[in-house]
Amino acid sequence: MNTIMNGWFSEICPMWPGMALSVEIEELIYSKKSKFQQIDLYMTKTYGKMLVLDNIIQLTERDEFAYHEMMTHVPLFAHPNPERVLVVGGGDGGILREVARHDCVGQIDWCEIDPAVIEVARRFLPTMAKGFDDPRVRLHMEDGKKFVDDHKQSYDVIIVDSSDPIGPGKALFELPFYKALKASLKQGGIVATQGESFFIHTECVNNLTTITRQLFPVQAYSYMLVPSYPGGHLGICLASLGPEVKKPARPISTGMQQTLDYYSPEIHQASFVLPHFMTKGSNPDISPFPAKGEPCGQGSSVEVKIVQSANPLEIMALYRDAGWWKKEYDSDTSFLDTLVAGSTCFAAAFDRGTMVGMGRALSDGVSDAYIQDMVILRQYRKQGIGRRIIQALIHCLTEKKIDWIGLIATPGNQGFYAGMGFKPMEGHTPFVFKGAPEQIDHGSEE
Ligand code: SPD
Repeated sequence: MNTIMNGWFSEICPMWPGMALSVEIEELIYSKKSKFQQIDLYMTKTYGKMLVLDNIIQLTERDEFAYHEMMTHVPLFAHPNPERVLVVGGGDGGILREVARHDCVGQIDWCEIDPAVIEVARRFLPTMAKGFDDPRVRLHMEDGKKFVDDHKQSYDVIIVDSSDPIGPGKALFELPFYKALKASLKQGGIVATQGESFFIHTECVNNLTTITRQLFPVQAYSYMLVPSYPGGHLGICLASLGPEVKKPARPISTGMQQTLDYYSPEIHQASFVLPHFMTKGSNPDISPFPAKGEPCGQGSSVEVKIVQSANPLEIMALYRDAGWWKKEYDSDTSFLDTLVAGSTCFAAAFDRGTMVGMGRALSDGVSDAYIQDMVILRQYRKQGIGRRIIQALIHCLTEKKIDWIGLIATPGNQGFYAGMGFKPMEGHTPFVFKGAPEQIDHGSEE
């Protein structure tokens, strides 16, 4: 989730609890909720344009080359003759741009589920979208897992340019997907997937490594430096059905080398050299930190509780996620400081200490109460968290002997509330004030 305060975007996420990267922004260039995610494009003060999906930074113009060059050229140069390549995800086009630099590649299948991301790159990120019209590219707009399942023994190299394993992206970090990737490779094929941070996502990295070692004869972990990703770096999980991946199998031409800014044969090899803490355990390629909790993505145990105070920045992030944030709030955010104290009961859901959902009840403290401002971060919906927030609020109110509890069910949520014991109020209609009428009608008053 993100917060924007005093012109700074802060990337707050349970996947990196207790820390947040902040980037100073100049303006929001584009914002849209697609069928799959919230897409925002900002102009930043010092990192050029910044693409944010579901409030997580995906790229900035200033440093994207590091990620895209390494994710692409490490597996492609490790393969002696990559002819057919599959890119899963990467709607912004960065990986495609890099794959297209390889003349030996004759066909590039590109499977991206969200056309809206492609559209943003085409309209606003011309340096990313360079490969879109390459005649070797075939675009398939569908679910990556399904596409891979349907294409057996088809590719020399598969690159999975995914977002983080939170919400729907989680499946791309799990065993069934890796089995499908393996089955989709041709003999001697190589797969490279977004491998998160070895400092921050140790369990996730351990899990990816365990999966790939179990399935593939060759497995290794590499990383690159990217200032705008949490921890300033990101890993690549590599697995191969034959070729060694730690060294380039082909030379790079002088012409191509001149077009690149991060990748070189030297850094290809160097990127597999990991800090000592990563190699002193039993697994020579990965961290010895003991795996704990969920291997990738959100924790299985989101905690819901009644709170007496909450971080205003986190409430702001929830409001933004719900689409309730108004531009005029930017200049005065002080109402956030008193939101919890001003509620009779305030319930919050936390994943590893980060607030991922909330709901509150307002009451006169004696007779009745109204539940409002229910919001769950998009990635955490459909997990029963809303139900638990409502239950916590009902419990809190009944403890205070308030047993008339009302709420307004937004469209599509009637069934949800009906299942929790709420019933439509026969003969009552919710009203909202739309401005004083010119002539006052003194009809019947309550
Ligand atoms: N924590 C962010 C990781 C983002 C990885 N994917 C980036 C997509 C850029 N094409």
